[in-house]
Amino acid sequence: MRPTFAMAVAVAGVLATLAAATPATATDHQVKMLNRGAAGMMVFEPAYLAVQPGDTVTFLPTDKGHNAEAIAGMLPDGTDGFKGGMNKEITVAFETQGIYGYKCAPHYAMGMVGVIKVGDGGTNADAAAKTRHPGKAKKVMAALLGEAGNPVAALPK
Ligand SMILES: [Cu+2]
Repeated sequence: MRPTFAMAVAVAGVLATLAAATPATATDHQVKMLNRGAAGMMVFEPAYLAVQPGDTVTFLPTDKGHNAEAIAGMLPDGTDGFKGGMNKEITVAFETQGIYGYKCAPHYAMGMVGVIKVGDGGTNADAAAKTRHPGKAKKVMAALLGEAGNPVAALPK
């Protein structure tokens, strides 16, 4: 018996249902730590990421002399920060929705910071936007929070 059009439609419907029922697999995103990137000297690349809960981000010591660590005040309530060692690759799992800010400790004031938005951004955007930063990090962080859809009220002059 030749398959009928109705059968083909029924099979397609079952496949679509299976696809919808299967949880999305976690994705690992990669961020390079660079002496020079598209945005200038001492940067994370990409410095802004939007990920889904359950995804991981791996920070790669592509160039030497950098680390990746969470910025106090830029974490959703109830989450632990993370702190990678100098010249060390670190993979961080992001389970809780929210805005996460991070820095390279030696180059914080040079603007080596990044933002990861998990899910819909959660409820800590205001707290994250009020966090103070040294030097060039003020301006870079304001731009990254803008990319996350949470522009700070006034860009630092
Ligand atoms: Cu650095």
